[in-house]
Amino acid sequence: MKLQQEDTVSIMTLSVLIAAYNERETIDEILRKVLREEIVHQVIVVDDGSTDGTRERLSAWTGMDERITVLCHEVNQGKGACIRRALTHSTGRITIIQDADLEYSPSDYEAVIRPIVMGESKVVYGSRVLCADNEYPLDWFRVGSFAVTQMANLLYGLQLTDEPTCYKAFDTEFLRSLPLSATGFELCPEVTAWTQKRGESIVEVPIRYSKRSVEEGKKIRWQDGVFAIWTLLQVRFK
Ligand SMILES: Nc1nc2c(ncn2[C@@H]2O[C@H](COP(=O)(O)OP(=O)(O)OP(=O)(O)O)[C@@H](O)[C@H]2O)c(=O)[nH]1
Ligand SMILES: [Mg+2]
Repeated sequence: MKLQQEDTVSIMTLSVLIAAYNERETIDEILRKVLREEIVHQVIVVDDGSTDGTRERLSAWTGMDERITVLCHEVNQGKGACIRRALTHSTGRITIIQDADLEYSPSDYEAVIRPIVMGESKVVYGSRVLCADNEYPLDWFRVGSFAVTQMANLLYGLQLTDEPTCYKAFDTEFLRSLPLSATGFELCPEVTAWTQKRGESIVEVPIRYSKRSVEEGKKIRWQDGVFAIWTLLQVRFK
């Protein structure tokens, strides 16, 4: 659904945060797709000490579009460290997290941020499960995501269908107010946990998804699922 005219002032300020680690094959295309979205006001990409040429590709983007900021970690630190660093540069009223691969569709941004623009919530998650047409096979990645989602629901009284989704959008000031410290993939559950501790609801909307394989560069591992659950437990009993 297209946003109405009266919404356009607030959506002018959408910042997109991208962590990129060895994503040479997809970084250019995902940036093109993100920048094609008119509602995107700022893109902050953090190269996480890539060794495959991603960093060189990113430097070619500097100056190509005034909306892009490229930051570099000399040493690999993890997705959470990248997103937290990017967040300190975010000037948008709304901030969304984007991976440097092609699993998610930036053309879903409007739908994802709509509940924030409309004042319904400060936090929105795009759910891969709620969209029946998705290429979302029932493999170990999906089972792991399901387990993490159920644990989040159990510990925090939620009814989420897809907690580990990459597409998480926030009122930027709200996200900044959370005491985040995660450096890796456990940033996602840490954000979910603190959102609940602050009493803020999470709205879900359906999004498209096309999974990539490990051969195509998917890097998350079963250990990250265990760490996610551990993070949910830690914050719950803090
Ligand atoms: N594995 C890994 N990814 C990193 C790191 N730093 C940044 N990233 C980026 O984090 C993003 C997520 O990695 P993916 O392998 O796509 O993982 P995923 O299964 O999609 O996981 P989610 O981020 O939870 O959706 C990608 O854009 C990576 O390039 C790092 O140190 N390790
Ligand atoms: Mg991904």
